[in-house]
This record gives sequence, structure tokens and C-alpha cells, in this order.
Amino acid sequence: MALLPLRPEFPPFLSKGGTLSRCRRPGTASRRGKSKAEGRCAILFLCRSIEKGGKVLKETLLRGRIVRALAGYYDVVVEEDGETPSAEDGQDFRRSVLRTRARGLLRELGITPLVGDLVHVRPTGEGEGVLIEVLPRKSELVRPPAANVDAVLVVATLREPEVDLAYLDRLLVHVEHARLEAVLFWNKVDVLGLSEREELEALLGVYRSAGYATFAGSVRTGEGLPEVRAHLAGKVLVLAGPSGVGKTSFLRVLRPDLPLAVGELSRKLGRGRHTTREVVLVDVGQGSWIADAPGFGALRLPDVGLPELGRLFPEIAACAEGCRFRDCLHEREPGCAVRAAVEEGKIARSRYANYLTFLRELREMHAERY
Ligand SMILES: Nc1nc2c(ncn2[C@@H]2O[C@H](COP(=O)(O)OP(=O)(O)OP(=O)(O)O)[C@@H](O)[C@H]2O)c(=O)[nH]1
Ligand SMILES: [Mg+2]
Ligand SMILES: [Zn+2]
Repeated sequence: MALLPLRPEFPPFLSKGGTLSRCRRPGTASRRGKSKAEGRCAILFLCRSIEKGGKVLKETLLRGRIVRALAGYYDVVVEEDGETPSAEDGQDFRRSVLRTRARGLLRELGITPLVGDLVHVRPTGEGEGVLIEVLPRKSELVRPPAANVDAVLVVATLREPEVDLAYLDRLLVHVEHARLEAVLFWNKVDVLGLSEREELEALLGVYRSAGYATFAGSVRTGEGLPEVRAHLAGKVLVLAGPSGVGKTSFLRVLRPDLPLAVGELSRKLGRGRHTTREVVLVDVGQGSWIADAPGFGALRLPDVGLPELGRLFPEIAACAEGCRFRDCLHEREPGCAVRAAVEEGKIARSRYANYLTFLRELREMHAERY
């Protein structure tokens, strides 16, 4: 078998026992059952065709991560020396980026590469290459379209803009529903007076006791940034939160060299700079990658059944095991451990109130359908 000599640094999923069935079309198996492409991966095709030609070509395939996707082009940051691509402080972040196009076979197999994908590329010239293979995905997000995301970095502020806890809890429900980790960063502490700082402290307590990694600081003064940054190490994250809380500012303070407007690629392709809301994954060092996203307005709840909602509030889920009824919705049922925890101050009243609001909203959503 020519697999190993051709590419000694194959990813674990291929080299481990050489089980070819593990190499499958990413992201489809769970949703649509066995995909057409299962067991037939692009790399395997490549190897077979080289073998058929009678000799094994020494080909250089590099591993990397897609950091930007637009109009059929994929920018790939290439791994160096088998290390996960990442830049430490003081290094040039822009090194080793290949602008690639997906090889025809990927299109034939119906594989759409996404930002965040780990891939194999074949360099073809200065800064250019062909995307040969998309490695299996750990996760896949629809909005923003991104693969292998570990966590959502939720940015909030107590003031400027004024906090909206219902919005924040709604966002957290979405993160739970997507089965991603949520990391909370309360920005702009520099604008807070003494009593507001105390108010913020109380809120930090609410979200920490709910189970969320929660940090506070200021992009403007730098306060609190090392702590949150350390927590992000090794993770792929997308930013979320209302408009104006400082998401883009946060990214810029970690990567001061970022061009002011992301849109260079669209310009090159002769398109308007703002025609596409592209997703760009930024290497911020320490093995973490962050994608900016614009703040969005009104947010619908994810379409879940009523009993599911409690599972999307970690602190309610933890208490619900003590409820008398298994299908307890924690409203007025007797023997409800969640309401008892609220009375004892173990679950924050604001979180419980938002839970009840969302429960009513889901009922209305379901009722509208009939
Ligand atoms: N006082 C203060 N202002 C800040 C801080 N961080 C960001 N800002 C300001 O807040 C404003 C909004 O920041 P952005 O980074 O554009 O906010 P955003 O979350 O990206 O907003 P959208 O892209 O609209 O979703 C800018 O004027 C920033 O200079 C901070 O820590 N303190
Ligand atoms: Mg922004
Ligand atoms: Zn209950």
C-alpha cells in the first residue's frame, strides 16, 4: 500500500490501522446516514491513480487549516514541522498562507470546504496550491459557516450598551443547543463607576455559578485580558454578542496587525468590498483561532420541545434530577427541586425568570404551528 511512503505525516484517522472506512465525507454521516462517499476518500483516489501509473510519485502534501473562504478560493495556513499551525507572540502571523482551489474531485464528491477545516493541500506555486482533502470534522456550524469550532466567545457589557440579560440568556441557550462551550467576557469595565462594578461582580457570580467560564475586563485598558486569553488557548472560537460590545475591538487588540477592512480577497476578485459577509478565522497565538461576527438583533429560540429547554440551562439541568416528576417543567409542579433552588438562592432569579419567559415563548411557537 502506497499510503504511508507517499505521505508519512498522514493524520491519525488514516494512519491508525489504515482503516479506509474512517475516511469519509465530513459532516454528513450523522444527518443523512451513510453518505455516498463513505469509504471513498479523495486521498485514496489520488493514491490509486498514482499507483496505476506504475510508480509512486513523491508528492508533497501539506496539512493546514482553512482560514478564509470566498468565491471558490480557500486560504490555508500551513502547518510547519507537523505542529498545529499557530503563531506565538512576536512571530509573523501571515507566513505560510496558500491560496487554494478545491480539486475537482472534492466537488464531484459534494464536499464543500469550510473555514476551520483541517485539510491537505498540494503547493503549486508561490503562495498557491490545490486543496486535495478535507479531514473529518469535529463539528460543523451553519451560522457562521465554520467547521471544528470548540467554543463561542460571548462578549457582553454592563453599560455602553446597557446589558440585556434576556438576550444574553437566549444566546447562551443557542450555544448549549449547538453543544459548544460558552466563554463569557464582560468588556468595558473602564466605563463603570464603583457601584456598577459591584453590580457587575454580582453578575459574574450568576454566570459562574451557572457553570460558565466568565471573565471581565477592558479592551481599552487591557485589564483582565491575560486571564480570558489564557482560557482560550488551543481553541477555535466564534465571537457573538450584541452590536457595539467590542467583539471586533477584542480581536484587534490580540492581533493589532489585522488589516482595517477584511475584504482584500473580494477586491482582488473584482467584487464590492462589502458584498459578502465572509468568515475569517484569525490566528491569535497560543493555538487559538477566533472568527469575528457582526452582532445581530432579535434572536428566535432554537426549536426545541418544552422539556428540552431546561437542559439548555446548565444549572437548571443539574438540579432537575431532584424533581419529583421526570417531565417537570419547573413551573408550579409539586416537589420541584429547581424552584426550591431558586428560593434558596442557588439558582439566580434572573436566569429562572428568563427560563420561564422562554418556556412561554416556546409554547406560543408550538401553538402557532397548529
Ligand atoms: N470604553 C471602552 N470602549 C470600548 C472597549 N472596547 C471597545 N470599545 C468601543 O466600543 C465601540 C464598539 O466596538 P466594536 O469592537 O466595533 O463592537 P462590536 O461588538 O464588534 O460591534 P458589531 O460589529 O456592531 O457587532 C468602539 O467604539 C470601541 O472603541 C472598552 O473596553 N472600553
Ligand atoms: Mg464588530
Ligand atoms: Zn422541577
